[in-house]
Amino acid sequence: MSTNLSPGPANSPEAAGHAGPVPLPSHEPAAAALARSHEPAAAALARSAERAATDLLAAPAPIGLADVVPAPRHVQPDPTQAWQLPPDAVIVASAEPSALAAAAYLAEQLRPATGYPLPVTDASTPEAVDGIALVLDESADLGAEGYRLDITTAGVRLRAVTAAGLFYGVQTLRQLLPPAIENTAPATESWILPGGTITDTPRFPYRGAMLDVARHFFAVGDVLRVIDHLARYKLNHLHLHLTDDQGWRIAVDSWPKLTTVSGGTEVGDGPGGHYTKADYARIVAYAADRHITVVPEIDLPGHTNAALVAYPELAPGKVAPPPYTGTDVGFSYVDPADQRTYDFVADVLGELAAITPGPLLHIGGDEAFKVKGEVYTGFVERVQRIVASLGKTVVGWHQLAPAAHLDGRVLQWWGTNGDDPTTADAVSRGARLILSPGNHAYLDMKYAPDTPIGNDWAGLIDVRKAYDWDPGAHLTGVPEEAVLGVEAPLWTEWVTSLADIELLLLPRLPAIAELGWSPRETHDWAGFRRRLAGQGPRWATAGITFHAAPEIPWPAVPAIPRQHSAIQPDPAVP
Ligand code: TNX
Repeated sequence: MSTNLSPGPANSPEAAGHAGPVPLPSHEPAAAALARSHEPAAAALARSAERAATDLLAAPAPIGLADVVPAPRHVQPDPTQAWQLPPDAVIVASAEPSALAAAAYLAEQLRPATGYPLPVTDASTPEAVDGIALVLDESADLGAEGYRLDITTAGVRLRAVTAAGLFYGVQTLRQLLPPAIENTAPATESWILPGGTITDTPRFPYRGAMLDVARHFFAVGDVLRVIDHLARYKLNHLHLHLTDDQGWRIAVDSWPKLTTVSGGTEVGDGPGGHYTKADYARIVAYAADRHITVVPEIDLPGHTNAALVAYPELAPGKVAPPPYTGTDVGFSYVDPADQRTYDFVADVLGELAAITPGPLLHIGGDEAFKVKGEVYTGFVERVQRIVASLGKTVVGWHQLAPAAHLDGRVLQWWGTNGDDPTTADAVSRGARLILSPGNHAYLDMKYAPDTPIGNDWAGLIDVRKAYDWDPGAHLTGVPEEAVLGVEAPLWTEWVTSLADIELLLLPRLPAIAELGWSPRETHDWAGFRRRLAGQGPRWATAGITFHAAPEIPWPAVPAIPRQHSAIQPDPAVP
């Protein structure tokens, strides 16, 4: 993927008229752009040229009520009921603060591109009269995260039992407006919404992504922007891989050298970095405002070289190892035979639990190749008990499986072969599973041999590979009821910038999000690829980098902007 392909979809509705800062659209044929970016083989080039010709001839289709990612459970279009957002529209919400917060978020999303004031008011019974009504309704049969969206010629009515449901309905609403809604300045556009009703509830309660901030450190603003990407696709968990051999990223007051020493390295020659507790609180609060729970991970007993550099008393030989900035795994471990190790673990997890409102603490457990058999399971069992004593639920990579079961325990499965009797056995003893199969959900894998960054040990993962599996039936002997959900991990050995993150995240993150949210009956590659294509102009307009995957029929030459405007610090959030 080369840098700076021309931005702006050539035939998208907003290309002609927006007045915002988005650069002029490209009229470069898709095949030419692909040739510059990928230099594909002649056959691939011919295929893409043919596809591009078809795409360019096709008029931009109006957005349909079903053109949403992830696919809603039930869609009932009514073409007679399309509604145009008027300049004087009002957003009216139930008087509860959480409903008003969802309304305020919606207004913030719509104001820049529409230029409309969109005042937010409250009412005991919000009505959709020439405006948008957000209604909290405890009696609705929509579950903890569902929503119902009615679009009629009178306006929009969004109903949910919870603020989370309203928030997901708002994400759907955003996608039903033209892509020009992503502009940061007023665009000339008719803000028409397709008429009809969507009734939507998620398949799984856990829908997540992981960001490895240990191999390379990413600033708070980058993490907030990733949270916004998760929110678009109704993901509700952000797993932060906070520690590894190459760096320690979270302040721990009782072990201060974890940040002053262990925080100062990363893969390669970079300076590393860490989050203060205030930084972490800011990430947690920004995520919570978007109904996303942060799951922090302290990887134990392996992946601990950075901690051992600062505190050699934790190392098996009591000698500090040199800092490690390569990409190997499996060589380091904290001494499982020393009480000081457990004091360290209790202090670290205790301080982390105190600043983590979510119920889950992730203790890693992967690739501790030098801690074997009963020594390993004994260590894990002690750490599991520490987590439980802090009132949290333990999550760990599936290597934890042989250890004794503890109430509520969650295993994150990252294997590449769905036959895993040890994990299936742990499930039969009560463990629940998050599925992150390495060969489908690992967003650090390359898309194709020519992807400029990424790993390939689990194979190449193009968009179809990310999409075509069933979390409910992936592991032999594991029933769907034991599956909490899905997570897409992004390891960052080769990822050094926000643009790199976005290139690997998009467009595969929406594929994993759809597996987590949408009922299995909606699973359909042809339909998904068409709906996903509609996201390209939105990302391009918003200045979000993505991989112009050749298997997706993007409506025109998709932009691959490498520049981005970082989110500015918000002084209102601590
Ligand atoms: C395996 S998956 C790891 C990570 C690497 C990743 C690279 C897992 C739990 N451990 O340490 O970063 O592969 O794909």
